[in-house]
Amino acid sequence: MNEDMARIVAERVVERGDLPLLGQDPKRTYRMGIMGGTFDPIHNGHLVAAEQAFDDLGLDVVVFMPAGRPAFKQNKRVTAGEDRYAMTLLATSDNPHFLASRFEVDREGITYTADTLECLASIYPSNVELYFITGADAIAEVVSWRDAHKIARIAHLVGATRPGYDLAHARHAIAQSPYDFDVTYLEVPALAISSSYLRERVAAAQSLRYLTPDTVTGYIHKHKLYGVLPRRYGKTAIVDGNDRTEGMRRGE
Ligand code: DND
Repeated sequence: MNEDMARIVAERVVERGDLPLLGQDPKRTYRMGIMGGTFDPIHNGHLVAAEQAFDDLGLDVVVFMPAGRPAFKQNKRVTAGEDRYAMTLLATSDNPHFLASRFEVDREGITYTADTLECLASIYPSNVELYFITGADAIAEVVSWRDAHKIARIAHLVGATRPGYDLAHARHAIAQSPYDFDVTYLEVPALAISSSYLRERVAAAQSLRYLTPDTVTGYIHKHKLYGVLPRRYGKTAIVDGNDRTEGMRRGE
């Protein structure tokens, strides 16, 4: 291990907050996955896609980065960055190679992916490769994101396939782009889950079990996000002849 290099990287990482320590050994290459998202809320589709990328691409770590003020959602209501970050932290906390970062949440102004990647590239030495993980449907759009040429230059793209998505669209968009994107497509288990589906379920008092970690569901209830209905404790109801609590009856 090169001690000077280790010290320089460590200083930069500490300065930037909660980023992983990578790149200390100049004799090897490191692969850092970046899972960017609004995560409003984070769900098992995000987690499975990141885990699949970690395994298939031999990544060293996956950093989940909730967007601060998402570039493309200026006219939409988005839950506070602090809440989205907290849910991301809870969802990733039991996986040793997942990490939640405040890197974008703490940044002023609109968060563009190209800026994030450029910043990361300036923090880490050249033996750290950046892999930006995204849904395959988003791959078709990356070509028109702000400063797309920088994204193509700095990072590899990882497109996780989603149920019912035809890769031809993404492949065509990449082929037509004037920039040289390096894209790897991954087959992830069919998880037809979306954040909007979870929000709808919360508002309709339906269970989120097996769609997102229970810690995230707990946070949503505790902080009354997405129009959650207040829980009623202590009331009993008769279900199939057995005493059950109201909460259990609703499958919470
Ligand atoms: P989303 O709002 O789509 O995230 O944002 C994805 C990322 O793109 C964020 O980091 C944005 O900052 C960035 N972006 C978008 C547009 C423009 C620009 C940047 C720009 O710089 O100009 P979601 O929370 O909805 O989802 C996060 C990721 O997970 C997405 O890539 C989505 O496609 C993917 N995903 C799934 N993947 C597999 N199975 C599922 C999924 N559901 C969502 N079920």
